[in-house]
Amino acid sequence: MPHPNRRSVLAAFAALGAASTMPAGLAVAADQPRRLTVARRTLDVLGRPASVFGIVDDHGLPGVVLSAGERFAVDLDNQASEATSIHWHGQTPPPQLDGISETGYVAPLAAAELRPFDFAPRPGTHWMHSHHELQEQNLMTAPLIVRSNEDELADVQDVTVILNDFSFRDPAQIFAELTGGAGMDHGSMQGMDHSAMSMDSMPSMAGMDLNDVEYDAFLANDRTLADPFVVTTERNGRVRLRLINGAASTAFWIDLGGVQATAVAVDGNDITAVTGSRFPLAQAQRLDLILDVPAGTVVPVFAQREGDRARTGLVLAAPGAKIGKLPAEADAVAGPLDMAFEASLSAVSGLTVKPADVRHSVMLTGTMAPYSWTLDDKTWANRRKLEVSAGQRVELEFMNHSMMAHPMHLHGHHFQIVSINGKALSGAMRDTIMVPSMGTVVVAFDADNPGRWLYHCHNLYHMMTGMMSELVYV
Ligand SMILES: [Cu+2]
Repeated sequence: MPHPNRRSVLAAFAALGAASTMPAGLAVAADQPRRLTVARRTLDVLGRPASVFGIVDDHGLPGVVLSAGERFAVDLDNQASEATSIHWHGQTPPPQLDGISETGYVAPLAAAELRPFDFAPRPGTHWMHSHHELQEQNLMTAPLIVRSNEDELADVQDVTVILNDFSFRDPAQIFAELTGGAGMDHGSMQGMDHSAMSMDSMPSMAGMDLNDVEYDAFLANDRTLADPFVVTTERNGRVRLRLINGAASTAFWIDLGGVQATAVAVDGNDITAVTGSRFPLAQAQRLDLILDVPAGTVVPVFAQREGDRARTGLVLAAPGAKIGKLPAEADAVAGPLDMAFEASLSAVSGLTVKPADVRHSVMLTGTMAPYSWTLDDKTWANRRKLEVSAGQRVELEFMNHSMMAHPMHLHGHHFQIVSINGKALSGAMRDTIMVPSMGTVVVAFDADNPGRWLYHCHNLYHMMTGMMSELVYV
């Protein structure tokens, strides 16, 4: 029997998919804060109930969709019955409003605490997620869409998709299994089989480590391919797909099965249009695709885990088109994410051309066994802070000395990719860049938002073992 909570969340995502067609009168007045509530909910996954988190507004819609020109004015209400911090990923407010507690500006939100946030948002496809303990793994994630003036004028149907990896196991138990800590036996669900994969059986390609965690399912807007999220196209069938990788530790290939789409933005930043049918999407990254769904046709949008056949996805369907069964496993194992797409990108509005004032190198270090991930061989407790000065053009060189790729995220800034494996480019503006195994990526940004700012790997379990440090300036 469908669970009522699940039905309401599905309805919520359906409404999100139709957000662009909402009459303007429904938009919240700019001076009236929206309330976002963090709470537990029950989600049906493959026929079993799971206790997960959600972040919803007063209508039960996940996350926030702002109209062009609207402020990010949000009262965050913590009804999760435990402390939390919600980070506005992709936004660049002052550090006190970044939604994290690690740098000491603010404490986590206590249970039942309500905290206001108010800043001018950055347009584009962004998201929000817990930056507290392992809550992100339990789906404390949601879209944060800020529409631009161009979006408001375009005759395009907005469809937002957030991808997640899902396990019936307690995230603390997953973490303990990875790190060899004592297993936890109290937090697991429904008497599931809790066997973890041994390190020997972890998927590995060409000496690279790909997936740390065995999951029970991969979700697109809370659903698996057994019962996928279906969007019926409108008007001329043109769709802007706003894809968000909200997974805790999974990188996906977005695969349109040969249908051509145009990539127009990454991490909320416009890029020179790139056409394709298959696109990499690392943890925390976003990708905006424009595609046409001809009358009478169906376009499945798959997200396949790298190094695996497992996939999730959604369906774009023209009115009346017949939707067939979509297997949850692809015919072939997907290879590891690579840098070919990244190397093909260029920013529409990149940094001004000027030499860097300062350059810092950061080594990405660590191993699967023992399971320990670090920056410059140091954990968060012993971190080497990067110091810069306000107004400087800063280059950050990420040198990956490990056998695994790491999606590196810098808070409070967007940076431009200026070199991949020694080859200079004027690449995309982003807030999260995948640094390939044994590879080097250089990013550049202007130090225009003074404060203490986290930078870290966006694989949750890597971050939690110590792959995080901070950038500091006044
Ligand atoms: Cu990592």
